[in-house]
Amino acid sequence: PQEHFLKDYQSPQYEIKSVYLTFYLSPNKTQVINHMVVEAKGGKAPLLLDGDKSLTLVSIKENNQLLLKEDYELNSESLTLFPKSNQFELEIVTEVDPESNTYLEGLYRTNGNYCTQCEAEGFRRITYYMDRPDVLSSFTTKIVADKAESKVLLSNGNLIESGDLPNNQHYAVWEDPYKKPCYLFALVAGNLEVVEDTFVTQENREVALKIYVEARNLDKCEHAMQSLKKSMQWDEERFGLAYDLDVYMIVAVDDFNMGAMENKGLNVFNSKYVLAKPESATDHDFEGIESVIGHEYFHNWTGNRITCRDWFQLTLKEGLTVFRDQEFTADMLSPDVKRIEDVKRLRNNQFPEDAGPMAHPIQPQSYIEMNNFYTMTVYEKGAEVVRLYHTLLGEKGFQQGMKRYIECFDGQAVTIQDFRQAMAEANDVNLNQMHHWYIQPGTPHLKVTKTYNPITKCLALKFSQFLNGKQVHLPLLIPVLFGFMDEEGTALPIKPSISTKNKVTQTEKGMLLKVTQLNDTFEFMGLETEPYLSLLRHFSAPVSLDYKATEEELMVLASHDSDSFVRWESIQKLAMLNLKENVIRFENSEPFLILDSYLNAFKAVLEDNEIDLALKSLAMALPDVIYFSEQYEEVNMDAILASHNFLKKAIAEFFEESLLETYQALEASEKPKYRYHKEDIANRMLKNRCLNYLLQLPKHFDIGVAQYQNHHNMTDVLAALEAMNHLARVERAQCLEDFYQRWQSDNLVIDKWFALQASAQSDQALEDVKKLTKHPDFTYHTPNRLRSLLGVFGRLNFAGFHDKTGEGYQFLAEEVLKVDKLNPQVAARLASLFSQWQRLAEPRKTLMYKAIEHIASAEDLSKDVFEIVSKTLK
Ligand code: HT7
Ligand code: ZN
Repeated sequence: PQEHFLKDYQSPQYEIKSVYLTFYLSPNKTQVINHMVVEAKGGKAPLLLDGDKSLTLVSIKENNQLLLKEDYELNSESLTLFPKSNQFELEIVTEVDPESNTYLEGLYRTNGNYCTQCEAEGFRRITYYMDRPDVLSSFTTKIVADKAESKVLLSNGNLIESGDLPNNQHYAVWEDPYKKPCYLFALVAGNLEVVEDTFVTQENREVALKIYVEARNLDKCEHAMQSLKKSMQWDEERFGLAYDLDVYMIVAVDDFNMGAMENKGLNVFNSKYVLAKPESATDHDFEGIESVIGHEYFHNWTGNRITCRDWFQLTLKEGLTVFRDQEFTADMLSPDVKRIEDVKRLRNNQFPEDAGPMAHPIQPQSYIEMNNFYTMTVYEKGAEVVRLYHTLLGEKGFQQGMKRYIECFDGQAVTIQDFRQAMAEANDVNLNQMHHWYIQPGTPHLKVTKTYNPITKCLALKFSQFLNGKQVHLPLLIPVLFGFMDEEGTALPIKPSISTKNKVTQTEKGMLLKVTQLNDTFEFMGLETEPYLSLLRHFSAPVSLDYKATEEELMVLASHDSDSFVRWESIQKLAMLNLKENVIRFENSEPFLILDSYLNAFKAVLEDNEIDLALKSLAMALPDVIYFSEQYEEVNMDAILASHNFLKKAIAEFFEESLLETYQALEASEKPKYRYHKEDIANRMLKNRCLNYLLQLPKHFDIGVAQYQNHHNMTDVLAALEAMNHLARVERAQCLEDFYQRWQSDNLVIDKWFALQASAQSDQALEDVKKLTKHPDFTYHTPNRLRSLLGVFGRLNFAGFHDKTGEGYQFLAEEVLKVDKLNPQVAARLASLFSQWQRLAEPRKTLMYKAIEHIASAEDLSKDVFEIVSKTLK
């Protein structure tokens, strides 16, 4: 397959002034008439239009003249024309087969409804076109369909005409007043019902808000609608950005490759990110909906009005929009809790990616299949890099930069340099060094050495930057929010020396030092005692901090730091010390132990009555197994799991009484009626953390069963099932069966049922998961179902997937090959679950390698899976 390189970028030689699309919808043979007005930008050049092999070309007319076969060149990826004039009209007629389109890219059918997905390169599965983001055009779309089959006909922009046609057909014409790249095109048609509301913008314009769903889901749209209204309000208040069309439509579909898609005026969503009611969705689901609705809405400015010049700039819209959705959620719920959750997400998902064979800079330099680069790196690390601008410039400076970005580039397809330029110019600063964050892969390690001189009362902090064990090639600008503390936990004054003064500033988030060199030293004076260091407050940069704090230092920080992130981080570090100690003990066949430092820190948190309950719950959690294994160059899975399981159980035994008391108090205080509200969420979070520990002790199993039976909100019901999940007890099986019977008709809940079993860490896990692939409710056609069974098994079932025989790997490899035939995009995601093979200790390393080789040697591999496995094997 062909590899595409950023360095080869060339601007388009043709402009598509306007495009009028007519769709005659039919399940197996939809006709698409694509009428374009085209203009050459320079001299005469062949016009290359992208088109997928799934298209059937019917006819081409240039200025109304039918072209003959010898007038053009057609292959499986493109159509080349040789225009006779500089400005001309083209009419291309193609046929597509939505019903057989299992890739879920282009035009496809889901539960009998038509829908499209064009990002990144799906428009070429609809018609021949310049399928690249820097070709912006005015779109008009006419949809013709059977009235009974497709009551609703939707596309981007405003409805300008509709009516009946002979033979029980009808039509609608939509016009989008904003020029856009074709990846933002959307069409939806089918028998959908609508939930409606309105929003009045700051300019006093009324916008109609419409959420389209299947009739059976009408009762699950309220939260999504509220989330949309909150997003619109928030973007006006915080960013000064208002919506620009008269209607904003959201459609929920069950078969969708990702979370949602920001098509102009017509977002298409995975139903997981729209549908919720307390009985069937958890707090986590509610939060996910709020943030994804926000994310897609925020794209209207950061992505749609200003789009990307090419796909190498993807982080320009995604990093920025994730940053915006993170800030939105932080403002809606709790900023401190949100920050910790985002850091956990980054460390569990992005750090491993950055340390593995698919590592790439947030601006990748090349790709074979663009869909493979919608990654945690481009999205989440990209958002962290945008956050760096925010930390450096402050809220006001950042907003000035945003204003300038929008003023300068509205209506254009631009680059990450353009964004940086706007930020720099608006604040009159030089931000050129920020570019180094965009072009270097890997998680930077920031090593800190402290030297304190008790005579001069001076402290020197030396920061050194490393990547993959070597010095960073191009020095990064790393903002470090920090503070000093004495042994009692009292903050100490920060007095930079003269040479350090200009590198340290007081910001709205606290004291900030800017590391700009590969080795950068900072000096502070007037410190009567050697201070404890509170570093990287608020997780001010996406780095791995290499500072060897003592246990005493961590204990003081854990209970006294003014920054919630550092408090949480310090207790996590104490837990990590304990977990690692037991790995050594496992390897030396010595008994495990629980360290006093962790025990005391845990006790202090558990007994703290001042702390926010959600923060308390986060502090009480052990570091996740993925992050724990990230600490090792060679991963001994048995040792890691044994150490993790031991500590979890030891905590439960040690604090049994207190956990029980806390659980009971929270259970008693829980409001009978579910509210999606910060305090209630925190209450449930802590209660269920206690429950999870308690069920480590089999004698408390009945508390889990009781919670399952007595509660009617999904947060508590699912938490009970999760807490029971590790023990193969008959009560667990009964509850699971009851759950299935109750929710059989709700796909999103049945996804949870599959995921629960896929994540159960037992000797039976692999057999159970194999059996579940034969379950009548399992289907290879729905990405959510594949993710909940196969994805969860590969990502979270450490015992089953990493089974010592290698059978877990073989099983997943076979499944990847099956899925690849139907949906390469999802297959490639599943294939990336093998990415850590090089770090596994034998025999797993060889066994996993063999499984990847097995995939790689298959015939007719998609380019999606080919790219992942070939890079993984390198
Ligand atoms: N911009 C979208 C990215 C996307 C996508 C969405 C659905 C299906 C396939 C897709 N490929 C790429 C989603 C977002 O970031 O908002
Ligand atoms: Zn996005």
